[in-house]
Amino acid sequence: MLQLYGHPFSSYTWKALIPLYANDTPFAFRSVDPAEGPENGAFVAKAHPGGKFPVLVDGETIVIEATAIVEYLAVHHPGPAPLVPTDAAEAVNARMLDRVFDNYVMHNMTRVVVAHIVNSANPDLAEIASAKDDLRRAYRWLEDWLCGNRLPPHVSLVTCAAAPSLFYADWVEPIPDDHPRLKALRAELLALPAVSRCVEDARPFRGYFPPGAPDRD
Ligand SMILES: N[C@@H](CCC(=O)N[C@@H](CS)C(=O)NCC(=O)O)C(=O)O
Repeated sequence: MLQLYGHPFSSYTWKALIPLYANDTPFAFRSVDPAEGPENGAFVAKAHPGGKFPVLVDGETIVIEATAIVEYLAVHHPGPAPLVPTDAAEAVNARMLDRVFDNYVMHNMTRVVVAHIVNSANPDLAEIASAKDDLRRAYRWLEDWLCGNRLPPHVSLVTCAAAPSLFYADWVEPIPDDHPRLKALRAELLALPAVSRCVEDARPFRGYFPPGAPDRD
């Protein structure tokens, strides 16, 4: 039985949960929430060089980094979801977008979150403004990209990267109204059963969101 270590509220954990749910792959979830005790967190601290989750365990094999987990599932536990396009050129495109969502959407959203964690009473406003500028730049790039290109069919590696990053990024810096394609993509992603399951399972933890969760979604 596969085991996935992570937290229901963690964006990168969603990235690994979405392909498991989409393919109905049996697995045991090992929550690192402190309420579950220290063992799962201690395992992650040892398994990942940065102590980060998700971490997937398949027998003797440990897979870290959410993108690698999606790729591993595509190879070793395939199902109906076309996680990585079989066409090599389309796969390159999917991997490029995966990097865009991680490095420019998830990363800049996380900068805002971290600024609130570092100093909740007095967060670094310059850092927050800079992260939001960079988020808006990523939104613009994605809106333009969506204007001339199509995403691979769901549920792909791109779905896994885009859904959690757009979900939380929109909380810290709403996607502007003049980005209709990106707004529609976020709504489309949240309507996917594998994604909405993550949203619902994370709902009890919304109070954890350091900048404050909006009353929507
Ligand atoms: N590059 C990692 C990032 C994972 C990551 O940042 N995970 C966060 C949760 S969303 C985490 O482990 N945070 C706890 C920590 O950094 O100690 C991946 O793609 O899996």
